[in-house]
Amino acid sequence: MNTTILAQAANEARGLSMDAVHACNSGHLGLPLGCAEIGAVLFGESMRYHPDAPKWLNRDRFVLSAGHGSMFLYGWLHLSGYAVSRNDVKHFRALHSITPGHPEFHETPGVEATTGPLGQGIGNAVGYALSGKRAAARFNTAEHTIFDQHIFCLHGDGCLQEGVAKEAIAFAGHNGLDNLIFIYDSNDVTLDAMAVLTQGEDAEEYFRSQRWDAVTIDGHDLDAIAKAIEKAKGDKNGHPKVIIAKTLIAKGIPEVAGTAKGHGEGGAKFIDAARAGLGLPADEHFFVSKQTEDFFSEKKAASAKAFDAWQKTYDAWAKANPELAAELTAGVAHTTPVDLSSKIPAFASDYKDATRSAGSTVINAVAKAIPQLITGSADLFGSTKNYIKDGGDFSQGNPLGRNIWFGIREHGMAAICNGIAYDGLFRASGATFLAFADYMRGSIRLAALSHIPVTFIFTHDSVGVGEDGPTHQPVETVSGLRVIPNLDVIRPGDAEETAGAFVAAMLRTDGPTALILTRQAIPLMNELSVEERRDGVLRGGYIARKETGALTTILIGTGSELQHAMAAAAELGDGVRVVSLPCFERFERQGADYKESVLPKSCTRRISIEAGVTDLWWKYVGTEGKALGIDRFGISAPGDVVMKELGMTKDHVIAAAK
Ligand SMILES: Cc1ncc(C[n+]2csc(CCOP(=O)(O)OP(=O)(O)O)c2C)c(N)n1
Repeated sequence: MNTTILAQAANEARGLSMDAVHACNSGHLGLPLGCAEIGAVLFGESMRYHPDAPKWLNRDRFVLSAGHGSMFLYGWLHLSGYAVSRNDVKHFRALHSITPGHPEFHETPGVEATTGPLGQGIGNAVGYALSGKRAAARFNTAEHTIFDQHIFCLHGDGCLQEGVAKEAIAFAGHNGLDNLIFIYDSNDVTLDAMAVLTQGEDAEEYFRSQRWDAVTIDGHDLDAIAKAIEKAKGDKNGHPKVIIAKTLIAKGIPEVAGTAKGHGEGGAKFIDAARAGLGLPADEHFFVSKQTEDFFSEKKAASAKAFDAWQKTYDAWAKANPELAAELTAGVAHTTPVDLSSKIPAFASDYKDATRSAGSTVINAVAKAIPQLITGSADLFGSTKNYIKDGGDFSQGNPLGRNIWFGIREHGMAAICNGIAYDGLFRASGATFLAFADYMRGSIRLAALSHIPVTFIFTHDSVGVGEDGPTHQPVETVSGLRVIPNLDVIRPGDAEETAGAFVAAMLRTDGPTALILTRQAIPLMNELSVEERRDGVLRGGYIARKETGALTTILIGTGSELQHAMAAAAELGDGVRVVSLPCFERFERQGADYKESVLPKSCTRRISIEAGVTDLWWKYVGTEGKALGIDRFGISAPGDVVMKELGMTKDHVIAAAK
């Protein structure tokens, strides 16, 4: 290892961060400066990557969980030759730049996850590691190794203080994800203050108690960093690894280094002296020396060779294993069988069960058609019913298992699913009760922001849960999810709509879907054909019962309340139409003509019914309409009793119409 040039590159990376933060007068200097030697070793020595093939299947993945230190990542991506130019670095945090304030997936080559909300990247890295283990088990053969990558995650004290990180770390240790290497930027500083004010645990002891290997090193010692990483990569001992790197935050700006003032942009005003202290030229900002450039272009040439060698192995493997290769290609491309719906058998016309039970039938049919589908539950498989029969359980001994036992770790589950989805080889889904969706919200929001196709399965979707009472009876949660941009929320009204909902989730490649399923039995709405109902879900909304005379009234329902709208319409007579609206977001994406054909503007007598808060419904019922819902918390009693008490019956719809 050429420590002279790596030390020089580290200081130039410091200079890039100082100049970028100074130019936009915002951003974080502490981590990019404190972790410069770590960056030099990762990008200059230890990680396998090829800047011209940022999606190389066998690259080492790098997740910057401490996303506030984004200039660390942009600086090293630039130096190592990714398509992140000097100009991009100069436009750090500027409008439409590829160097946004915090790393965003899809925006910048080499950025593996959207990070910034602390702790999330740790969960994502665990998801990547799970995906890597599964990919190796599924695709490697005795003759060919396609996958043997490591997952690196750089995080600080902040990530480690978050609950989501603790959940994911426990999961990784328990499942023996020894392809995972954390580098803990342990600088004893957070944002407000020295970390001693808020934390006192022994990090090594903590990680070891979670079945991780832990070592503490000087985070500025290039040799020590490289040695620790080499050892971590070599130890295939069933333990994830953490390298606790003791660093000096904002190293290079003596006025703020080692203190909370070094965390943000506060040090930027001292950069002239700091740059001189690091040996950077006073008259050239965003300086990169010829030696550093040469070093990384040589490294890039070596990476290209390694990539070509892997490509040859891949080609030979694909030739020898065409079926596996087709499966992998379909996974990477998120290809879904076009006739997926036809692979889900129709339910018998007298089927009457909970949509979670219908979901069980459906997910098993989908799992047969889509081998990439994996699913998990936060200790509620028995209730959420999304278990893939014959799929096996994921574990250290069985990385091929398609069912993931997340334990009671909802937030961790969602962040890990996001990591699997970022990797993009498998289709991730995870389940719990809808009332606990808020525990996962931070990750759901990031899935939506990052345009990754995770399926979140939520059962026990309303006061219909019954006796467990208001703690377990969501009323505000469906609407709370609907307001997250780019999240499709589907609340199917019968078993066939449930089939349509799963198809919709699988067809979606540019964002997550939340499936909202009942605990209690509901009947099939047999007035339309199976195809019409499934297709209706793909459109988000459709006419579930057409008026027989001149249209006077539109009843709109979702989920378990659709049946009440249908029954009310049958009694109310000729001019009444029922619209099933299981997914607002999909409906909004339809053309104006289709929307008008379902909800004609001329008909202002509209009533909606949904067992949840009413606020979002006014855009569909209008000021002359009525929104029947539940604008309060629920009650502990049998589900049908609670529904009746809170106005969710056919009779309430009829009364409202009259
Ligand atoms: C969930 C979340 N809460 C709060 C913040 C705001 N924030 C950004 S960095 C930071 C301190 C992080 O401390 P540490 O991880 O030690 O980073 P360092 O100060 O060493 O850069 C905080 C509170 C955030 N980004 N995400």
